[in-house]
Parts: sequence; structure tokens; C-alpha cells
Amino acid sequence: MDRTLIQEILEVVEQAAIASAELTGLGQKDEADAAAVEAMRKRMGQIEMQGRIVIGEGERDEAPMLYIGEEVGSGSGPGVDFAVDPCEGTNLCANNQRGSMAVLAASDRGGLFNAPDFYMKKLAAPPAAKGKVDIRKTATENIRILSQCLGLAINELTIVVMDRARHKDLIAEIRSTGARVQPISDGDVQAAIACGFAGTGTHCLMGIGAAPEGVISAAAMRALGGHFQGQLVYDPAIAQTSEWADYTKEGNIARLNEMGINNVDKIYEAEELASGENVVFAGSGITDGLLFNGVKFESDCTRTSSLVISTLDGTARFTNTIHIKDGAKSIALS
Ligand code: VTB
Repeated sequence: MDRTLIQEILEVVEQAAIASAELTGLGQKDEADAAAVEAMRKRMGQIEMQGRIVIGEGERDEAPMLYIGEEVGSGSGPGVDFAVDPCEGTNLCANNQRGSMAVLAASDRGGLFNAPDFYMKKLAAPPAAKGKVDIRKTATENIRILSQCLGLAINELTIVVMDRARHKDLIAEIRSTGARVQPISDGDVQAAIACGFAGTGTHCLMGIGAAPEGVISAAAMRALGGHFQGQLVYDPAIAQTSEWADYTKEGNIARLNEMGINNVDKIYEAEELASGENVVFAGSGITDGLLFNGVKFESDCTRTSSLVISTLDGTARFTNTIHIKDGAKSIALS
């Protein structure tokens, strides 16, 4: 991977965000996802690389495009692995709510964990708390550590947790410490990355979300120097999801073993989930969010707001792009 790739990767997420944003608020989550997938794949095809999807829209028989194992790019050039979520927060997009974005992580060959389509317990925190908070500790202990590391009183801390039945006890425990809980309906990638920046008002992400999204969050946090740990969740009694109504704990363990994951309780550090020599995260807002705005359609242009975090040059670049329409007559600065 080299630095020229960063610009192309930015354009990939911008195009996906624009395609999804055409459908914000229309209640069409699958269509919004499909539009983002198609735009992402098309732009990736123009990049000189031997790209490969390691986390995508599903297995080959479930997804027509950006399926796991799909080769993307021109077919010559550097080998690059991608974890993609072309429309992260499809419900947020369909309902025109905050926090939907087009995201991907990229790395050298073999540099991203091939996460199974399972759940993952996650802990994200700012760089100052990296290696100090620990997913093995209780929420109460981690909140005390966070308070010390950040120099903030416990009641000044905001902990984001996905609003799910499985988190009832976790939310009660966090509140019992005096810290504030911010429940979110979807979009734990944005919440995790927001912990990496001071001033977002988000100090920690706790709880269980999806594993593939965990790898994308981990890539961003590794490049930022923030804290991220994940542990796969295979017990339906813990995940409490209707999607696992017919699954058993034993059956899930067997599925993980078949995928080559034998230590099913392993705790993964950010550096293991995104282990490549170089790691790039790119995200572009579909709807407005904590990190950047969503796509704005204007008569003479379309505006996108994005973030690329890269270990290649040690940068987090916030970018506002004006996509000029043919015959444009007047484009405001912002
Ligand atoms: C999780 C979360 C994502 O969808 O995948 C969630 O990581 C789905 O969780 O950010 P449930 O199965 O519990 O509903 C998102 O919120 C959006 O893709």
C-alpha cells in the first residue's frame, strides 16, 4: 500500500455515501445498502491494485457484490485486503437519523481479521486510556480508570451502549457509578471511533455489537492510537437476538471451530484485529453524525464530509469535498 491509495480510498467511500444518501429517509434500507455497494465496487474497480474483500456483504451465495473473497481493483498492483460496510447503519439511513456512513478498512494482505458473522463484545476508549481499561474488568472498574486517565469526574463521562435488551444490566451498572449512558439504536462503529477524539462528548463504547463492524472500528482505533478490544459472542442467551432463535451455544462454537477459530473466548486487541503493517480507515457521512456531516445535495454541487485515518503517514484527515455538477454557476464556500 502506498500513500496514493489514500486518495482513491477516500473517493470510494464518498461515492458510496452519495449513492446511499439519494435514498435517505425513504424507508428503503436494502435499496440504500445496494446502492452503496454498487457505487463502492465500481470505484474500487478503477484502482490499480489486487484488492480482496475479507469482510463484506456476506458469503458469495448471499451477496451479488462485495462478497467475502471477491477480488476488486484492476488486478495488477499492490495486494490490498478490505473490510467494507458500504452503508453502516442502514436503518439510520432509511429513517434519516444521525450516524449513518459509508466505511471501510484497508490493509496489506492478511492484515485484517476475517471476522465471522457473529456478535462481539467491544470496549473502545480514548488514547489516554489505552491499555489501562480492559474488557476483562467490570464496567465499574473501567469507568474509574477512565475517570483517572481522562482527568474527568465520573459524572462527566458519557458511555455509549447499543440500546438492546442484552444490555439492561450493563446500563444499570454504568448508571450506578454515576456515569452517563447514551443509548444508540445503531451505528457502533461511529461511536467507537468518536472515543478516539477528544471533544466529541463520547468517552467510551461498551457492550455487544456485530463482529465484522468491530474489525473496522479496530482498524480506525489502531491508526489513531485509541483503545479497542473485542471478544466474540457465541451464546444466544447473551446475544439475545431473534436472528439466533434457532441457534445453540454448542452449535455456534462448532461453527467457529469450522472457521478455524478454536480459542472461542479469545480477547482480541486492536493490533490483532487490524494487524497489517499499514492500516487505513475511511468513512464518509451519509447522514450527519458525530464525526462529520452527511451528504448535502445542492443545485450546482453535492457535498461530502469524510475522515481518513492512516498509519501510512500518521494522519487523520477530515475532508470536505465539493462534487461539481455539469454547468454549475454558483458554488458557495460551504
Ligand atoms: C450491529 C452494530 C452496527 O447494526 O451490527 C447492529 O455493530 C445490529 O445489531 O453498527 P442487532 O443485530 O443487535 O440489531 C449496526 O447498528 C448497524 O449496522
